[in-house]
Amino acid sequence: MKNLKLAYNTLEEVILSGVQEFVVCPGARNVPWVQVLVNDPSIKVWWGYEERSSAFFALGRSRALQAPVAVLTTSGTAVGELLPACMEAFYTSVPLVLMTADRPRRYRHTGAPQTCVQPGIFGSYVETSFDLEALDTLSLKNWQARAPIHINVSFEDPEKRGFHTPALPKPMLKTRIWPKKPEGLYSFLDRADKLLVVISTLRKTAQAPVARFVESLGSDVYIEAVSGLREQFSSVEPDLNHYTHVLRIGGIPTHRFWRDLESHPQIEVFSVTEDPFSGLPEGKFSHCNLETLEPLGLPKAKVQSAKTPKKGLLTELSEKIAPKSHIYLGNSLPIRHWDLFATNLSKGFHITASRGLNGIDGQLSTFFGLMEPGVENWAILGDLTTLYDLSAPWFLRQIKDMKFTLVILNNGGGRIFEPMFPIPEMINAHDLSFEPFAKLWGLNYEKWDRIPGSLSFKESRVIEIV
Ligand SMILES: Cc1ncc(C[n+]2csc(CCOP(=O)(O)OP(=O)(O)O)c2C)c(N)n1
Repeated sequence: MKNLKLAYNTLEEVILSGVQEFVVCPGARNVPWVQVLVNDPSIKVWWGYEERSSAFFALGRSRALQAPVAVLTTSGTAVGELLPACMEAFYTSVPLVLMTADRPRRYRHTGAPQTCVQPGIFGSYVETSFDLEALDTLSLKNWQARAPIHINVSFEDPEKRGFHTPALPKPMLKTRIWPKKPEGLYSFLDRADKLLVVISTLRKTAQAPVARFVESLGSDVYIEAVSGLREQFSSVEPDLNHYTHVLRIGGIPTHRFWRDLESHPQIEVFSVTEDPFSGLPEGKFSHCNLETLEPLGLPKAKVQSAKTPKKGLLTELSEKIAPKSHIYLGNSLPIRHWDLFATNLSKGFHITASRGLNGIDGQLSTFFGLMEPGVENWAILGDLTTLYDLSAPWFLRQIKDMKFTLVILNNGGGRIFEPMFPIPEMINAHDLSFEPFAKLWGLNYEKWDRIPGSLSFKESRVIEIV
């Protein structure tokens, strides 16, 4: 019974701290948690078998819900599979709760089966870690739900006999507290002579205040689509030779110029961000709540004129995708190409991406976690990015009433490297087709060599563009 008590108490505490859903990858060691969860059908549980993609799916769910989501594993290598999603969550302030079942402490350092040193395995990528067994209690009172945490629980051998546990508390939405107003911004703007404002990933509720603030500046702006403001501003090409100051708002930009800033030390850069990172060596930033940005009386002159839109494959695709669709951009090239080529028409798209560490892993799983009901969901991914996450569709059978189109831009390898490093081996060139992948998961498949006249669809599908 100690197992069940420990399992119940830890689940109760994470629910009281705001966890809305659980993604469970069963194994013998985490049976006590499974036993408590299946006893209470009011708790939303997703069932997975592959921990790496399950953790990315949980990350997507957490972002969709704007609330903590937990991923639960058994002991051993299953725990290590959570690391990539944990790293991504850390750099994007996503409250992922990693709950790992462990064998009793007395087995540690013995080489006993499925036993490794699990506490501390996520290193500096979690805000706090707990290592519990027997009658230990868990308290998450001080957790602000803006970073991942690790809860490792040692269970004795699970009991197979009948079990009964009381119902768990109802999940409740806990308001996450973001840091306060930006500091240092106004003096930076006072100094800013030739200013470029760069806007990257924004929370939905921060988009309108950021737009009003940027409008009041009137300066040159470079907008990434993930900001959600692409339709509201005309972007300039971020040519660093024109500017003395750069203000970054939101996530770390994808565009190459952000990395090039290091070789322009004369440019003063300041970031206002909800993630506590400057994104540059010794960069200055204010960790703040972007909803508190207010319009200013510090107008700036424009330096360059807005760029004229270029035409590419994504121009036509974006023109034809239904208004209000949710569009997930998977890796650097689709993001960059969307920024360059997507239509400037006002279509009310909701654009998302997962850009904490620019990983090409877990992208499809994150997209499935982020899908929205009542709209068309589109993901645009590279071929290697898709190949990395082939088990992601596991969750589709559990997702009701959501339709998606997965567009795979199959250019036969990692073409993003081609212009920079013309070494054939860099590309991992291949001639694979994604038709068997679609078949494996029972998904409709289409192959396009151009964008067809109409994009309407009834069933979820995989489209390979070659
Ligand atoms: C986990 C991980 N491994 C390696 C990389 C380095 N990387 C960045 S882009 C890329 C190639 C992506 O290829 P693909 O998905 O086919 O897209 P394309 O570049 O052709 O658009 C690689 C390997 C990474 N970002 N993340």
